[in-house]
Amino acid sequence: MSSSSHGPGFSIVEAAQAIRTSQRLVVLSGAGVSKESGIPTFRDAMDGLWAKYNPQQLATPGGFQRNPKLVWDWYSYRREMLSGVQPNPAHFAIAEMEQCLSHIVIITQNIDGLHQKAGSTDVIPVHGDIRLNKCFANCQGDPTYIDVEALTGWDPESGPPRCPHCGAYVRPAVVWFEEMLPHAAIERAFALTQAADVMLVVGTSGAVQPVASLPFMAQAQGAVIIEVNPEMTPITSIARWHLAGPAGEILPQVVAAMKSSSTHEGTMNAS
Ligand code: BJW
Repeated sequence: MSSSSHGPGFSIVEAAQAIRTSQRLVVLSGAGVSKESGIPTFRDAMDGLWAKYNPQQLATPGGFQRNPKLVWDWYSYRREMLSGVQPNPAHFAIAEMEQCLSHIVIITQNIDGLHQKAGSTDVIPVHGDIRLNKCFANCQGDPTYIDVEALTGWDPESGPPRCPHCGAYVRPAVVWFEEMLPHAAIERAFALTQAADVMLVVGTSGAVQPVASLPFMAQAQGAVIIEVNPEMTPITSIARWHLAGPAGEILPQVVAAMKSSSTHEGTMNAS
């Protein structure tokens, strides 16, 4: 059912009720949830990162091997872009859902740490974390994190530093195309998906595997899918509710409806 069948308000109330009465809610988020914090998405035609930059060059292991300095500098630029950025009302609304529900887990493709910053307590960053670095060879096990602040005699202008254990280049601890996702994170994401009764999918184009398959897995085993996205995606076809609009506007309304229905129920029970 799309939000247009009875007007967006009606769908928001229904979706809020489904979330509030869920037993095992999973939130799946993508770049769209951070858009209103000022972080560009990847696939927006106008200002998406992949409209300006070549993912083969900048987000693959081969790209890094061909030109480590170019890739390192691009991530330094993105780290700088993220340094002053704050969570937006969408992140805060998702964090606030924990006040109504004890069982909320967020599987995020985002590497920006904003769900955690907003106060969400159980976040699975399946595409890594841009704030961390690791050895390209993972020489001490996967991942071999490296604290670049602790390295001496390295000039940040000269490209990536070398791993102090093996001498391989240090790289951002994010997941590039053609790379496996962190094993424990994706295994847990699959297990939660198999058990979910409601999946709230926010701000992802559903273009990148294996994460794009999660809503389909959830729906196949009986979960209700709620999608928040101003655009239609491949996930829209399986969504019970597609709440069309920016997450920073829609999700606070969902949380308000969750709270008002629980207050209303409390009043009914008391009388
Ligand atoms: C709003 C909004 C608002 C706007 N409110 N919403 C052929 C060859 C090789 C590989 C493959 C292949 N075919 C398939 C593959 C696998 C590949 C893949 O899926 N490719 C497809 C693109 C075709 N996947 C992988 O390679 C993955 N690994 C893997 O599969 O391992 C097995 C394997 C091994 C060897 C060979 C092949 C397979 C790894 C994927 C890693 C993705 N990495 C990135 C970069 C992370 C680091 C960084 O940031 O630099 O992750 S790519 C980028 O896409 C990033 C994102 O997490 C990911 C998903 O994007 P997301 O979040 O959905 O963003 P957008 O921009 O796409 O969508 C934003 C949405 O928000 C839109 O819908 C808007 O409408 C909406 N929106 N404003 C709410 N205000």
